Amino acid sequence: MRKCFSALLSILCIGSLFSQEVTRDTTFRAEGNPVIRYKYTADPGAMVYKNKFYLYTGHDVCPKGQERYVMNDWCVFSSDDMKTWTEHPTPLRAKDFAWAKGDAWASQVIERNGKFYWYVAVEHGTIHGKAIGVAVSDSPTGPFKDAKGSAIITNDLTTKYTKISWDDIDPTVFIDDDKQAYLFWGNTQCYYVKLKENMIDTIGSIVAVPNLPRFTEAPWIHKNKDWYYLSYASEFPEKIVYAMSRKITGPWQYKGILNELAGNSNTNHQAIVEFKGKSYFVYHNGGADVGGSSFHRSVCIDQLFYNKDGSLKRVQMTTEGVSAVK
Ligand code: FUB
Repeated sequence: MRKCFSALLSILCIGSLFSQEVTRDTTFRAEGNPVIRYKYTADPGAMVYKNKFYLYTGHDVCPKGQERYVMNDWCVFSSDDMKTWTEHPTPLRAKDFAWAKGDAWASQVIERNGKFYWYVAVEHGTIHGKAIGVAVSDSPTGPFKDAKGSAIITNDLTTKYTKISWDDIDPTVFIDDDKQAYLFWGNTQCYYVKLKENMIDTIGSIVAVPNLPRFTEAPWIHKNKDWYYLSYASEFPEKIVYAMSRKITGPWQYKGILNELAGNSNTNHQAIVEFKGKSYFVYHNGGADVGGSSFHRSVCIDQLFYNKDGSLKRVQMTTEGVSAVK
């Protein structure tokens, strides 16, 4: 009976409900992992602002029976306690970038001077390959609009490093203590470039980051005490590994596996943030009860712990998820 119901739900959801845009705030309580169970969410980016946790995700809407990324828009969720979440109206779509032709892939939002910048990967409309764009809003929940009117990074800027057309994806932005912002991204090769204070123009040349063994994609930069951490997806199917450095520009020292293969999804894309005194590892897997797969992914959250020497303890993926914080 339960199986019949799941199958029916799967057909209904994958075809319709799961792919709809959200038009009003919807509040729900997380019952562990996956956090969001009424739609497929992927490629999490996380931000903490004014004591609230903001979760930004992609949205898998691949038709049932197909195996490819079908992603048209992004989603935003917020929580005060990691248990009660609100999904806000659809804040951004690939079509909001007039120069892009689709593919709302991985992204990250960061605040600067009271504005919120959303860095995204999309397929460029006229320059072959993936590209990175940025949208801006006065609110962490949007609505966001294209901040530049063109891509920040296009595939033709990086063909000297790799000939593939999908290496310019998975942006992550970090503002260092001296206020210099850095955009990191990549697939097969990890890159960074400095950003101007306006957060939409680059400064200087693109740097190809050396010594990140078996780099696949999904770089994420965070800092804890005096250490910088560059975590990334490695090999395929992916596990998440990490490197540490005393400077954001490296040299990076490879430290090994942070999160093991999920097993039910080829990708695992992570974000790492601190919220109310705890560190969180936000990622996706294909573990949804109904129809979960590499192309129907779901965001999960578990705790992240540090060793005394600053290295990271391997993440324990759980179905229970994280407990409520005050
Ligand atoms: O969601 C599309 C792609 O899959 C992302 O850009 C990668 O990080 C992987 O999760």
